[in-house]
Amino acid sequence: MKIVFATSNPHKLKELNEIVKSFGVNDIEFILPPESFDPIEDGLTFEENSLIKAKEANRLTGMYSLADDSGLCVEALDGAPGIYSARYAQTPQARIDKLLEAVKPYNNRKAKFVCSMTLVDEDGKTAFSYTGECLGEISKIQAGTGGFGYDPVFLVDGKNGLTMAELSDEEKNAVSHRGKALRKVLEFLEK
Ligand code: ITT
Repeated sequence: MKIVFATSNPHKLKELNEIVKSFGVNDIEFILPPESFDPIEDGLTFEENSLIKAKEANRLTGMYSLADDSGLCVEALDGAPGIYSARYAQTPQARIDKLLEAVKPYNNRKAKFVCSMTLVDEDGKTAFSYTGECLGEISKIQAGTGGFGYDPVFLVDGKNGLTMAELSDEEKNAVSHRGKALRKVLEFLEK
């Protein structure tokens, strides 16, 4: 079965394929949407935006489509950058710098990564959706080169002070928001 993965972010696609492989699923192939895929992400929640992306990929292809809307929510910042994580500043490094500066005044550095996945069927109707979370804290300095985005400043709960970017790909996928959401989607598809 071929499913469109409604994203323009190559890091998400890489992680998705790794997770699928680790799950031992061989009968599902994720393909990218056409180049014209450029959804207007004007939802107010991760769930709404993942539905917008999945529906747009379905509109362009008429195929089953899966979307991931994700981001980092920081408790002391009332959940920011949240759904605006990709647009928080111009470059990945500028986003990290801005985040560290914003969190500086607070003792509470609790944060979570959130990933909402929505699967729509050939008619564009929601077939399944699930939101995965990964709890942690914002570090004071960045460390590690793995993963992408905010991984170098996200200390993963239960990982002895390591940032997400210091975990191996397998370790990240085992605990990540994306790994949790995708495993539920795969369980649904296997049924
Ligand atoms: P698409 O909309 O095309 O899928 P995007 O990167 O714009 O790609 P989002 O709107 O869902 O996707 O924004 C997700 C942002 O949240 C992403 O660009 C990172 O800044 C951050 N993020 C999400 N998952 C992450 C992860 O596993 N590690 C680090 N940062 C992550």
